[in-house]
Amino acid sequence: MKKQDWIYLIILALVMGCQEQSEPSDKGETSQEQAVPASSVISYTVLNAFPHDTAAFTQGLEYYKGQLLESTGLTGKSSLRAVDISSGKVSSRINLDKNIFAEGLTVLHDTLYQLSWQNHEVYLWDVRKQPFQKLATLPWSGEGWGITNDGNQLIISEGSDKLYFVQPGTLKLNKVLSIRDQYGAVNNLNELEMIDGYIYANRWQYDYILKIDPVTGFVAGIINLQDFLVKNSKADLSYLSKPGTTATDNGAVLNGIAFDPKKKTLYITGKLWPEIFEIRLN
Ligand SMILES: [Ca+2]
Repeated sequence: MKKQDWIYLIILALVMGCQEQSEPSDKGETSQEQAVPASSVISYTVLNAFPHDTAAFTQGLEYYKGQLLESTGLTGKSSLRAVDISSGKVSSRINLDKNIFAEGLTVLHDTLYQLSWQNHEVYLWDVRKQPFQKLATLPWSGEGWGITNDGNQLIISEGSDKLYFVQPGTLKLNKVLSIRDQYGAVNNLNELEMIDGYIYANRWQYDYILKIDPVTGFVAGIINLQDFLVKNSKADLSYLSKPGTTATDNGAVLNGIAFDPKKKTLYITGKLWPEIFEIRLN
């Protein structure tokens, strides 16, 4: 055999070897993809139910110095509010311009960041003064759904399976994280809340909250809130489902997570819901 033939055979063997390695395994997973462990179920205890404005189309909720901060959506009805927890009374309110559809909010270093859905803007407010003082408007190329922060970076959802980690003040992108559970990509990620190193997320039109590992993007746990409002509300809920429609048809879906780091309790609600519930995770 000639020298060139030996070289040809060696190259052929190397190519075949590479092809074998990239073939799917028996489970249908490629060697590049790490299998996602099954999510654990997180149980909870309901501690309190507080009044909530049934006209509030809740898009963002955050605990701040004994109050709840709330961003409400819908074009022409969007607002930024400070809410007394136990009475549900709105102590401070700013109505946004009529063309704005507001979304999530979070506070980092005394600056409140409020998203808009498709206005491609993020509004910055000085949270130390009420009524809140507008500091700036920053451009944001994608849609805005939910926002939280890890103490250094803002974390933004846009209704897909992606979370965007960005720098405060500039919104410069640090990283994009894809969220997956054992069945694949998890889309429709909405309102967010950082709790003890994990990102908790509402998923639009689903009755649960996800617990997401911010490093791997894997869904580590799930809080099942199926029929939560019906089971726990003392209000007449008939206004949420007019004849021939469901509460979901009317947009009244689970949305809004706030965390009190001292009490270690969560405040959860939904769009147009009559109550905000305080729960503790077990
Ligand atoms: Ca939140």
